[in-house]
Amino acid sequence: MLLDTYNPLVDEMVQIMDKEGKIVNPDLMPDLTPEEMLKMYKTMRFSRIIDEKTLQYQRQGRMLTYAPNLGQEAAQVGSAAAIKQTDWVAPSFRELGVWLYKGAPLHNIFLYWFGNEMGMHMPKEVRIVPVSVPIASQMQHATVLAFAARYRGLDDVAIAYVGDGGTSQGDFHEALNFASVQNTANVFIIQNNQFAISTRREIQTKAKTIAQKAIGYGIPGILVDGNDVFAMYAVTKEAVDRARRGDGPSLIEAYTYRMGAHTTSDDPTVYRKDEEVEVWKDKDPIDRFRKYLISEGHWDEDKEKEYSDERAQFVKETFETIEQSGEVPLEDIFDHVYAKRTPILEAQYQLKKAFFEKEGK
Ligand SMILES: Cc1ncc(C[n+]2csc(CCOP(=O)(O)OP(=O)(O)O)c2C)c(N)n1
Repeated sequence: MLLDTYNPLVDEMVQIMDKEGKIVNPDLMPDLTPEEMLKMYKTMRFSRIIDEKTLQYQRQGRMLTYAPNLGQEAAQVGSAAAIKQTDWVAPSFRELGVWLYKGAPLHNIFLYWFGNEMGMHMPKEVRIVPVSVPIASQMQHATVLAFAARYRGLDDVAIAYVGDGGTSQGDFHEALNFASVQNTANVFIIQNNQFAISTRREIQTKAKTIAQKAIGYGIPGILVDGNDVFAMYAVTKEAVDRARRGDGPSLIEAYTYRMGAHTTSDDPTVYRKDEEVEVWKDKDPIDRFRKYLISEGHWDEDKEKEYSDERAQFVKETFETIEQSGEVPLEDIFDHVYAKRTPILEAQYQLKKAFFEKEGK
């Protein structure tokens, strides 16, 4: 088994499909049906369409702050596809592909980004706990979910997602230590997208990789090409199966890149060069998966266009329904921050109110 033998100090990053969509490590290729692969691909594509359209809406002044996922679709969907529907997920705020794959309605997702917390009240079968904004705090939630499942005699696994920046938080250490000594059924997925806002991964830690931090906790740690959907699926599946068997937690570092801004409030051109982004565009996780599917005869350009058009229309309709419904009263965005609005919040509220009144909303 890969996780039991992998040595994060010396072994290379796990990759199954290269950037041209070629299978370079057939021994590790997961046994997926064309239908399963297409569901994964379509979810990744859908995620990208949501990101692209939402960024436009935000720039048109029709949306609040939004955190795009561009480039991280394989890390999200590849891992989510390996998780059982009954398993628990404790996400960070940048897990669109996971939400979509596990069946979170787009309506809920938009509602949340519109500022209505009710969006995080997922349908019962979607076992994703609400976004926890304090970075890495969700790691603790995942350990306790796994601990509770065992206490109740269930074999559910709890998966926590966190960014590379989140690994510098105390919560990261506490969660890994707790999971390790309690042998809980956890999988910790680090989406190393190279940045915590403008802070590069190299300044977060002197460790060569985040995967090797697992050694200190006495659990398996593995570095995976996060832009390779098959590698993410294969490794996550093994980690989830292992946890379910009672063999304890593991840490997966998904090596990827945030091609967009941190959020719509960020301007990445201030701290990185376009040439760097170009290098990663060439490793785009969706392009490489599409090349593979086309070469295997499971997909083609006509299907791509038909699917993309249909999904773009669905995104537009879902967005406009919320926008026009008044489901998100302006007060909702301001009322649950302080018991009484601070002067700055009050000023922001009045500004936005005047804007909406002018727009007739
Ligand atoms: C405890 C805490 N400190 C600071 C912040 C502000 N903050 C929001 S996102 C972020 C960076 C997170 O970086 P990373 O964990 O790498 O995830 P990414 O945004 O790259 O997905 C910070 C510092 C916060 N939400 N919580």
